[in-house]
Amino acid sequence: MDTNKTKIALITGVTGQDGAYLAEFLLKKGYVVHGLKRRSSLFNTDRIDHLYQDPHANKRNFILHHGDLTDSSNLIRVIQETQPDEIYNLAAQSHVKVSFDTPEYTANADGVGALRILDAVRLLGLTKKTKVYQASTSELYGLVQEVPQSEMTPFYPRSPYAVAKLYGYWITVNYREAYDMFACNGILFNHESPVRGETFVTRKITRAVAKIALGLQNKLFLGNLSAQRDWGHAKDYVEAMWLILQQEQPEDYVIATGITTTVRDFVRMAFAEVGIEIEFSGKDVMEKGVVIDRDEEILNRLKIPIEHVKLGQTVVKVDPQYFRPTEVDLLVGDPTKAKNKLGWIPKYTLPMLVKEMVDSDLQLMRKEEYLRKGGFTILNYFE
Ligand code: NDP
Ligand code: GDR
Repeated sequence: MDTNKTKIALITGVTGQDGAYLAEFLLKKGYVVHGLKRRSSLFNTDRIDHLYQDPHANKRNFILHHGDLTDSSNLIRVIQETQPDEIYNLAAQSHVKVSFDTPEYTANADGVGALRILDAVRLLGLTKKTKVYQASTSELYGLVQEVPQSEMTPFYPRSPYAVAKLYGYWITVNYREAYDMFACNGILFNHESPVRGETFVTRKITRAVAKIALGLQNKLFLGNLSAQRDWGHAKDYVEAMWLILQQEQPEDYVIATGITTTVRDFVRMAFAEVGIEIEFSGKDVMEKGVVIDRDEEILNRLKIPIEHVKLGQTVVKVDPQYFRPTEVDLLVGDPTKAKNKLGWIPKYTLPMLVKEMVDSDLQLMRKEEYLRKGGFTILNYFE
């Protein structure tokens, strides 16, 4: 094989958090990157707009295609047209709580969607050319069987999302064994970033912290504060996806930091970034987070008026609508295999991640504050 040939990648879910980081990463490595995006009634390319290239340009290395994981003929056509060396199947209905409301759709997109990709590669006779990465998840571990969780830990999924991803995991293993395909699962633990979807807990927290500090919001309502997650940075995790496909042998890998933290502690850390110290009291739905101290040096440095947050003010409350019918209480991954075989070492720590997310949301919310102060309001075309 000519190793100098420009590599071609196809990323499904390119408009999502990981898709955007991965596209940037692969473009820097010299790949031609094709991305599959869904048609939507509003623009949905915010996260990749900085990579956009004019379709009229002569030579492009970042090309978007409309598509959907529930549409086999579309997937077959896009794969045939692009002839990728590597497919990263990142597209999914990725919200665990939402999967309880849309279980059938989630099964179709997240479970059968993985099959559609693998089978398209097989039907097109590309099994020797095209490597496939499947976005598997720590949600597969679900109800705790052992900690830390490794490639050998039994699965016990606890949501329609996790059950759909279980199918995606095993169909990837099956196609690897049945058709000798280079198909791998990355079992990735939670990873976040400033462009994390706004309804996942970390981003919901950092956005609210920024809004509360700037006086644009009073309270943050959350669900289960005792859940423990192994949180890393998406930038580190997309590098692991790529490394998994560069190995001699196709294998599955756990990608995690090995450190777990409660949602409650993540909230404390995020408020501390803006100089607000909070203490939790009460239990279950009575639990609340109250301001007990303020660091004036930090507030001054960030130009946050001290009167925005009062001592004794309740800034966090529990709302049972965010509880899940079945919860995953504790996730902590064992990344030993990834470290030894892939040489993968994450560069970000949790404090670095929290700081980056809070800083970014402060900047975003200052824009909103500025517009509000300037008298600009959202235009209403419907009155
Ligand atoms: P996001 O929710 O940010 O992105 C999901 C992407 O999939 C979006 O581009 C979305 O499009 C697209 N998508 C959703 N449904 C379909 C469909 N039916 N057909 C085509 N595209 C679709 O997720 P992340 O980037 O965080 O995660 C990427 C993948 O990794 C997902 O499969 C997720 O389940 C998995 N994962 C994520 C982890 C994490 O902590 N982030 C951990 C482990 C696994 P649109 O923008 O239009 O909504
Ligand atoms: P998760 O992420 O379910 O782990 O799935 P999420 O951030 O949604 O929840 C993490 C934990 O926080 C608790 N929680 C809340 N969650 C949300 N979203 N909103 C709240 O208000 C809230 N309050 C408490 C949850 O109960 C949970 O325990 C993510 C997704 O990216 C999946 O696609 C991916 O597979 C897994 O991570 C690994």
